[in-house]
Amino acid sequence: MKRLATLLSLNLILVACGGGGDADSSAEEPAAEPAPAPAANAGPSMPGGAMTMPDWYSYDEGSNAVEITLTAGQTSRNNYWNYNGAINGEIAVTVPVGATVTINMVNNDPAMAHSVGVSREMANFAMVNPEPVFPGSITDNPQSMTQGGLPGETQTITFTPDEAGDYTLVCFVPGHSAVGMWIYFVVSAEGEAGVQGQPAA
Ligand SMILES: [Cu+2]
Repeated sequence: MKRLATLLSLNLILVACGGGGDADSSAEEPAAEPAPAPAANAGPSMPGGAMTMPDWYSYDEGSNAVEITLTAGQTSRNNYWNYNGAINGEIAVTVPVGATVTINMVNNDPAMAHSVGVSREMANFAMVNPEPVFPGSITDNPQSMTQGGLPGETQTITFTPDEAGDYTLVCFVPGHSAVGMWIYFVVSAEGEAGVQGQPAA
């Protein structure tokens, strides 16, 4: 009699578990929300806040011309692999769509060649395609460690960004953008000009 009781209660437990499981899953399904999109490889978000006009950025409204000086290795931060001290999208440089944009890239790194150019890459900087987004928007020999922008040299590019949107300015020397040598570049349909964000202290 005791054995039968044990079997019966086991049976009840099994039924309860089975029933409970079904009830749980059917109760959860309607409430379940779609999982958020994975953020794998996503870069930091673009800096917002006040648009500033640092001394390395100038905009002439009359001629619709922007001139930007980016110093590669301005500080020793990130092994000199920074633009004006910024890495990893800490600053966003905005230019009006259709403006004539000149970027002077000064290489202040005591040891390494660097390059700069506009890229559509926004998330995965491990291997950035060195194709210019706009004609002329990338320095010569951008992947070369011996024929690009060498220490002490200045390279100048001039181009007209004719498509508004969010882009990046990256160094194409292998490995550099992967460890943070990139900043945001915004082509503004509203004609905005200036810089947002700042290098982390
Ligand atoms: Cu570099």
